[in-house]
Amino acid sequence: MTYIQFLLDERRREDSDRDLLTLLHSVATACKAVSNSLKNGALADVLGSLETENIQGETQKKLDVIANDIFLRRCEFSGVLAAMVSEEMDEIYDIPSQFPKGRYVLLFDPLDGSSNIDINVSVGSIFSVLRLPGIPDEITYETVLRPGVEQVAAGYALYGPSTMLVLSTGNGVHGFTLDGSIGEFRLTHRNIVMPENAAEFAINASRANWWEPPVQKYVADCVAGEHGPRGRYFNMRWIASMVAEVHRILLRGGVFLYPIDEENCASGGKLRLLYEANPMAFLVEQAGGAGSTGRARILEVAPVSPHQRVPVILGSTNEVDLIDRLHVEYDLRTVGIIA
Ligand code: AFP
Repeated sequence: MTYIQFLLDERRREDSDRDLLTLLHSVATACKAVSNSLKNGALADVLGSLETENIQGETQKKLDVIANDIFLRRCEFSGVLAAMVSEEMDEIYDIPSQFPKGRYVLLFDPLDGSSNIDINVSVGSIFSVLRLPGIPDEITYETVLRPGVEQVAAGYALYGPSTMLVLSTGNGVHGFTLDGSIGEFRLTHRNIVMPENAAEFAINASRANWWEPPVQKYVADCVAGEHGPRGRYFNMRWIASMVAEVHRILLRGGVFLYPIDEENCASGGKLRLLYEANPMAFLVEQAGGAGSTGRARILEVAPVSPHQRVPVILGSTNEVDLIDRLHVEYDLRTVGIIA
């Protein structure tokens, strides 16, 4: 079954909105175009950095800018969008006046993990979709600053050995693999359900000295293995590409952490709420897992700015619950409520 057949089938069964289908088709077309740009690597002279920085103060890669343009051009004329928000653009993108407008908002990171591009390691695109009550006359921050529970769809494309699109419209998580021979995504992973327990964790361990005590304890207990409090062995992985990391935990369980720490606490964490944490938490919850900041459910965080950062803990429910409990205990101890 191709991606478009799957969407049409879902629409018939769920009686869902035709505009959403149009948007999800445009997003898939953008992902195919990004995949194509990545394919030839150094041969196409698309690797390396530009002189520019994005709003986060990160140096932009050539492909960050190319992927951003692809998403804008493929989606702006769909006729179903009110606005777009991208990691690579300071401000909200208003749909140009020559195109019809709709009531959807697309929020995306066009190329996540882009520091991996020059070394030919997997990268991805992440997207989140909001549905507004109607077509707004004016787009303000309030229009797009909606909590993750209001997402109507979310997904990512993973540009790895094969290109995959993983999508949820709130009815489970489904994975599609790009079939190069017909230029179409085909359904290969119907209804992905992640295991409740995990034997793998993913965290940038070079930041260990900055972690809060609950994260230090969680990792120390995992590393202690059979003779530690967990009584079993844990494996560790870190690709530094969130899409690849989340894809792994969706398929075989595990937990991914980018927590708040002493070094990043002034900015609220590392990963962005609207177009990284929210869509990934939506997918992970749809697959039976959990998404937390350590102190709150990610999907319930009320956003205050488009590029807001947030601590991220995603994965198998039993591991995320344990990490949450460690945070609660630590906070209660800090204020003297428990010893
Ligand atoms: P880039 O897009 O700048 O490479 O950042 C990738 C990312 O946002 C996420 O995909 C990784 O999980 C995380 O940052 C890696 O962060 P570290 O470089 O601190 O390991």
